[in-house]
Amino acid sequence: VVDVVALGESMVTFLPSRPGRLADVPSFERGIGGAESNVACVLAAAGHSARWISRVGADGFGDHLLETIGGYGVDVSHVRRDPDRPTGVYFRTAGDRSTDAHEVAYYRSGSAASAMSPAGVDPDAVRAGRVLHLSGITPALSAGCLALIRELTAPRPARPLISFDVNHRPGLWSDGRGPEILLELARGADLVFIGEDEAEEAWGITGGPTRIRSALPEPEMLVVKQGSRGAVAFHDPAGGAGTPSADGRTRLPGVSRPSPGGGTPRAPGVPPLMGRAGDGGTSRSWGSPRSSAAESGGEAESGGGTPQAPGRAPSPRPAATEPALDVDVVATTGAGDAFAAGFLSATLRDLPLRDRLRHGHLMAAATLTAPGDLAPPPARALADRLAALDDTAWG
Ligand code: KDG
Repeated sequence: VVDVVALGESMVTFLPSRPGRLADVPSFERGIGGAESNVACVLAAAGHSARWISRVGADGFGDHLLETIGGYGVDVSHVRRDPDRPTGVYFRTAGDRSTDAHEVAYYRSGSAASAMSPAGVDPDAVRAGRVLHLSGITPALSAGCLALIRELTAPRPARPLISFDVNHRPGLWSDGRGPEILLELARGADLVFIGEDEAEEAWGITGGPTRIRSALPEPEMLVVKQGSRGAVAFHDPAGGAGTPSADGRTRLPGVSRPSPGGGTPRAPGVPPLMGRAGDGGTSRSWGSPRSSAAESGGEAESGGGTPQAPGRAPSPRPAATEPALDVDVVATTGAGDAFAAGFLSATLRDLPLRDRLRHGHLMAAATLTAPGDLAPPPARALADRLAALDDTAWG
């Protein structure tokens, strides 16, 4: 069993040789990009087994992606080559340090990866991981990609843990359906990552992480990233978007719940989203206040395709909040992926929730201080030592 399978488009990236408008940059350096393969690369570099599933052209850029991502130790044997469509590429500018406003020019329309569909991927290879990591970029690429992500996030027995990074890319949603589809898909995942800014941009939610959680109560774990300020995690052992059980409550398949009745038996290999080691089983660190309707297995707080206007239900309380590390940012691209990889790595190791957020911040910090999408993460022993610092020493 592979620890993590990540599925999505990767591209050859062209990084500018100097700051300035796209129109003025004279030359670019080749790198690689792709939210999901970034997660796989960081996880592999951190000592986990990872597989990346995608489609690339039968061209030199496809070779480069396979060689580079494979070079991180990621299993690329299930990536298909498409003789008729090219590998996607994109160019970006260095951006403005204070606002991170950079220009991005994608050349990915009609790419090999956009031809992914339910029929074009091997379901056993996709579901072979303890965790399946997906993002909101893939469903924007084509109708086939959307159908594939819908199928992979649909409830089914013994599915892997579905990790979903919302990754709202407005430029890719030409029909304006992004917000509605991203909400639908996030609701079907077990673990969701979202930026506070993305929630505002996509769904108009302002007012902070608890408002976002109120609008998105379904995932068992929701991690709201607040950029340089930090991240907030919400966990609800009674939540989860898995297969509905006989008593009408939705449960994460295969993950035991600390319910009075003893919970559902865990399927082998699926990592628990509630911590054991170091969490002490206290309801303080893993408290999961939700609406009484949700607690009793009744209707979810929001329905339809639009987030419910916050305010009807009691405010959810974060299970953990951790400040980010203070670093000199070189480029933010890839930092969200590194954060997800750090959080997943610590989840696979069943570390306490506080440490999962800290491992996310540590891996994000490595990427933030490098120009490309990827940077070597800190060695595990060092990351563990840093994540175990006192609250006063952290950050
Ligand atoms: O998270 C980084 C990605 O956004 C970048 O590598 C490019 O995957 C990419 C995308 O589609 O925007």
